[in-house]
Amino acid sequence: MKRALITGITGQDGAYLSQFLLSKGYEVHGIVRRSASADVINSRLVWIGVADKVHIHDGNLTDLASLIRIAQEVKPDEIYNLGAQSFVKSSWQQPYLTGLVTGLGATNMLEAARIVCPEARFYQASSSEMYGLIQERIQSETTPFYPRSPYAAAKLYAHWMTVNYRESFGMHASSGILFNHESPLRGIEFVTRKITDGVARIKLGMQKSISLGNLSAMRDWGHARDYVRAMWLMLQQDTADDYVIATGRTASVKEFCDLAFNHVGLVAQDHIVVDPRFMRPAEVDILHGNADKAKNKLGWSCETQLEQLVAEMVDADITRLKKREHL
Ligand code: NAP
Ligand code: G4F
Repeated sequence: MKRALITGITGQDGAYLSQFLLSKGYEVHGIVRRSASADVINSRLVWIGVADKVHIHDGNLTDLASLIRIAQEVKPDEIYNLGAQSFVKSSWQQPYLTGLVTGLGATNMLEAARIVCPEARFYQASSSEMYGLIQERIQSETTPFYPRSPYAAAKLYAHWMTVNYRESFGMHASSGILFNHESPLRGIEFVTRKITDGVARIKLGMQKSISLGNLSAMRDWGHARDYVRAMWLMLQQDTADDYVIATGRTASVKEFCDLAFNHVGLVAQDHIVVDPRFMRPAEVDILHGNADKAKNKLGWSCETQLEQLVAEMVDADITRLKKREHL
C-alpha cells in the first residue's frame, strides 16, 4: 500500500485529493495546523466522507522540525504540497505571512523530504497567478511569468525551488501550474463560491443582492475533482516535470454570474452590486491556459464543463442552506 502525505489536507484540493487517493488504495496522511476551531477544521473532509479514513498529524509549514518529524513518522512515497495562504486579496494585507507559508513553506517541505525521504515523489501546487500580467494570449509551460501580487511572487519562488531541488538533488519533484479550479468545497471568499452561495441565498429569500469587485476579470475555471487527478498523474511519470492544467476556455466573472443566476431562473443584473472594496491593488485581467502537454504526456483532460461546475456549486449551496449546514 502506497503512503501519501498531503499538506493543506483541510482545504478544497486536500479533500478531493484525499478522496481520490483513498479510491486508489493509498494510506493517506495529512498535516493540519493547530486551530482554536479544531471541531470544524476538518469540515471539508467530513463533507466529502473521508474524515475518519485519513491520518492527521499536527504540524505547520513554517515549522521545519514538525515537517521532519512527520516525514519520519509517515515515510511517504508521495508528498503533495498543497498548503498555502491561498487567497490572493489577503496577500496584500499579509505579504510577509504569505511569503513565509506559500513561499518558504514549500522550501521547508522540500528540505524535510530531502533530509528524510529523498526518494519520495514531490508535487508542488504552483499557480496560473504566476502569469499575472500575461506575456502571451494563451499561457503554457513556456510562457514567461509576471507575478502581480505577493501571493504570485511567493508561488513563483516556490515553483523555482521545486525545479531547483529536482535539478540540484535529482529529486522527483514536479510542479502543476494549475489554473483556477472550483467546487462545492471552494472557500467562501473566492469569487465563484461567493456567487453560488449568494445566488442560493437570493433564491431562498435570505438576501437580495451580491456585492462584487471587478466583473470583467476573466478566468479559466475547472473542477477541483478533475485537477487532483492531474496531480497524481504527474507523480506516476518516470521523470518529474512541470505541467499546465487548464480547461482551455476562459470566461468573465460576469459570465459566471449569468450562468449561476440562469440556473435558478433569475437575472444576474437585477442582483449584482459593484463595490470598490472588492477591487485589488493590481489585477490579473485574464487567464487562459493551454494544457496540451498534460494531454499528450499524462493523458489528462478535464471532464467537467463550466456549466456543469456552476450548476453543481449552486445546487450544493441550496442544499446546504436548506439543511442549515455551513462550510
Ligand atoms: P485552500 O482551500 O485555501 O487550502 C489551503 C490549505 O493550506 C488549507 O488546508 C490550510 O489550512 C493550509 N495551510 C494554510 N497555512 C498553513 C500553514 N502555515 N501550515 C500548514 N498548512 C497551512 O486552497 P486550495 O484551493 O485547496 O488550493 C490548494 C493549493 O493549490 C494551494 O497551495 C493554492 O495556493 C494552490 N492553487 C490553487 C488553485 C485553485 O484555483 N484552487 C489554483 C492554483 C494553485 P487551514 O484549513 O488551517 O486554513
Ligand atoms: O476567486 P478569486 O479570488 O481567485 P484568484 O484571485 O484568481 O485566485 C485563485 O486562483 C489562483 C489560480 O490562478 C490560485 F492560485 C489562488 O490560490 C486562488 O485559488 O478571484 C477571481 C477574480 C479576480 O480577478 C477578482 O478580482 O474575480 C475577481 N473578483 C471580482 N469580484 C472577485 C470579486 N474576487 C473575489 N474573491 N471576491 C469578489 O467579490
